Amino acid sequence: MTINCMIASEPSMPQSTNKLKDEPKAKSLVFDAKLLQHQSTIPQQFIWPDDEKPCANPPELEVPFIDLGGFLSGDPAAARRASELVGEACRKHGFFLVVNHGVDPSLISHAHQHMDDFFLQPLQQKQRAQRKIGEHCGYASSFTGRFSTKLPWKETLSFEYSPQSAASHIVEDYFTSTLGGNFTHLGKVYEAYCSAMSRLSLGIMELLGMSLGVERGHFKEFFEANESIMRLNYYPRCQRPQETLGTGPHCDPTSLTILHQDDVGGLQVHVDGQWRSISPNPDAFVVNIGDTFMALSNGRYKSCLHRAVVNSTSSRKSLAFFLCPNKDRLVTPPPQLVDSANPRIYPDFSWAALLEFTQKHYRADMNTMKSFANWVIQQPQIFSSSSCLNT
Ligand SMILES: O=C(O)CCC(=O)C(=O)O
Repeated sequence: MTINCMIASEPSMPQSTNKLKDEPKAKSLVFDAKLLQHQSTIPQQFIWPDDEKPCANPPELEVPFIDLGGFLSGDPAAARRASELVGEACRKHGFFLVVNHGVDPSLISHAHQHMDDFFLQPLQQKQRAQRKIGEHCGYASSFTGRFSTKLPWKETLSFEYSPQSAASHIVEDYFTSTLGGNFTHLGKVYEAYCSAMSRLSLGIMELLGMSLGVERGHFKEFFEANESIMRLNYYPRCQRPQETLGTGPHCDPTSLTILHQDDVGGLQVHVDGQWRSISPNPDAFVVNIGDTFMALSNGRYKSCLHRAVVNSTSSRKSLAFFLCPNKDRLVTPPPQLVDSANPRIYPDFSWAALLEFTQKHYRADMNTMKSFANWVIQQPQIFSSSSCLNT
């Protein structure tokens, strides 16, 4: 039996499982990259269990580059070919690389360079943008305030982006209001970068629609008023890289991620039971399916399990754009993807609810969507009876 249910955007706290409770906080621990990058021992909280530690020299994942040039210039045969390749990759592992994507290379290199303006500041300066517990935007130096084990060896700055006209300077305003007028130029660069990412992701949504056999415009329209998240990832050097992870294994709870990594390397994806590395390529964006799109595709496309490793010689940077639905939209697969042979896998939900779940009640991992779905169906008070259908 599958259930088609809608949940309210403000779910109550999950109660039943330990997995859903935050761990005690490592209050006294401060992740100051300037100091920690030189230390020959690292705090216990950053040491991962043996079975999750990074493996030495994982094999490279050979995946074809998907050329978007023809599709973006309106060639129907090129669009069909690109959509077939995208569909194949999403059924297999939920991960692909795109080239000739139309994004200005100088915008990408500025976006990388300007990360130093923020991350190379003293800790106290960065803390002006401190991310609060339960919120998804701001500066996080590891997750020392929220968790006490398996901490990631990284710093991040996250902020919201939406292409809607009312929010047209959302990124620039964020930088200026949080960090002051000296950071307005950074805000402009990341506003332009997010706008390019939003456009590119809507193009990829057309390919995903075609590949799934629904109207080409279906998912593009769904994400047109997206309320997305941009994250700047900064991985300091680490003298014990074999004991920790820059980003632990997880599937993104969001819909589609477009990542650009610098030339250091460190991204790994889990394919056929094995961690595989993804070599950096300055001309390519790494694209992966997230949990929300997996639900929109009624489970046909895989949310990609991935992680990032660190190293002792170079710091590493990556730019991650997480495409998210508008918070008011109901996440439900199109009718063409549901039938008796393919019954509903996940309940309907709002992105606002899943976002809150991952920020307040659950540490995103490879089981986020399953845990969220179980939690949703255990909460009778948040079902709307008119939208509950058994199929
Ligand atoms: O930096 C990377 O390569 C991966 C980043 C990532 O997985 C994330 O930000 O969620």
